[in-house]
Amino acid sequence: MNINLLNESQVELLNQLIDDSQRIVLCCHKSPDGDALGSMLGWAEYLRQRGKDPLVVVPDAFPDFLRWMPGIEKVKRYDKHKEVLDEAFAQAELVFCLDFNTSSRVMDMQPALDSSPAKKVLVDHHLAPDIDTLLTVSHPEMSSTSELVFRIINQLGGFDAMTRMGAAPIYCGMMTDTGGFTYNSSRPEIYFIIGQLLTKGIDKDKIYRNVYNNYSEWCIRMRGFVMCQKLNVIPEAHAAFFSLTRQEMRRFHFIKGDAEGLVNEPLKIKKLRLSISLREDTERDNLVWVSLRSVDHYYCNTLAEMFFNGGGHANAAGGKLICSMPEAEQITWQAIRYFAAHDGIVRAKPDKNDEAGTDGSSEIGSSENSSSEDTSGENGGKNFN
Ligand SMILES: [Mn+2]
Repeated sequence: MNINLLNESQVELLNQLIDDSQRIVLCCHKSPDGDALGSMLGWAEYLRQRGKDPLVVVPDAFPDFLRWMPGIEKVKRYDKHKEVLDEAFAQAELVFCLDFNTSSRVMDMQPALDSSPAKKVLVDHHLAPDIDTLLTVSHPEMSSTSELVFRIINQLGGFDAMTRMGAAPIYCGMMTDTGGFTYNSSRPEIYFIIGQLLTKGIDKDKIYRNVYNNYSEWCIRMRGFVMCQKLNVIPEAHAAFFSLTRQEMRRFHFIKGDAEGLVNEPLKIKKLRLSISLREDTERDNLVWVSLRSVDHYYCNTLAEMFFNGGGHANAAGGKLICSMPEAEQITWQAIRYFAAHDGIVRAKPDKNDEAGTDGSSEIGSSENSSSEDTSGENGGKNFN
């Protein structure tokens, strides 16, 4: 099976950049997930096999259930080692940006990244890459950045030398970005790659347990509480949402990662098409993090853009609101009413650089007021009490 991604000149350029650089930095987005870490660790291991000593940097903390990953002990947190890492970015010859499309996604690390004189290479599967690079490998149709990393290593001839240490993080990234291969994972190449990774001796069942069956007791209790006490289901809209306040998080001894994937849970309800979660920031007042999930052709990234200052993939998107939780809930009701008023069929996400798409969005936006008026009394009255 041909899983190559790069053309000949890209292969040559990438090989040359690696060969010519000694000070190499790898970085990913804030709140690193399995794919961000998996793609970085897999790529770092490959670079080590080429005699390099890359520095792997994350903007901030990553969840506990990823701590088993081989190579994770070498990862440096920017929020804890700002000065050293500022210097590393300033001195770097080559920076790999993995699993993010725009430098604002690295948050406080952005000035260091933007001002780094290094040559940059971006490998990512989010829409509309927007970083000044020498080489951009962007494939939004792919399961994960980890999949891209595997394909690139393979194309550069690194597969034979790949060890379990390199294979396990890549598998983990592919697994976590597809919810354990339950969404965005129907292309046959994915299973070909998994087959290849298995030949390196990874224990895929154990990786699954490490990630998904690794909750604390408090976490499981919190998740049960949210589903039991906090879930609003709006059957006529085929939608559901829940909120999680800081006070509730405190009650359940919340630690980072405890709410991970919880937004997928309501989609297990028959006929549900859309799930939205609202979570107060653990430190900042009036900051609410929003996650959206949907199924099939019911797009949630459009809602994320229109209502939640965000965006993302067609079926998995996010955003944030600068307001109180009650206000955030009101906005969520509006979004769900909009979703229902359009029969749950929100316009297809336009291709990047599609100017017509931008126009289309404002057009639909202006019709939103009238249609939301129609349903507000009905939905609001019934479910807010
Ligand atoms: Mn990813």
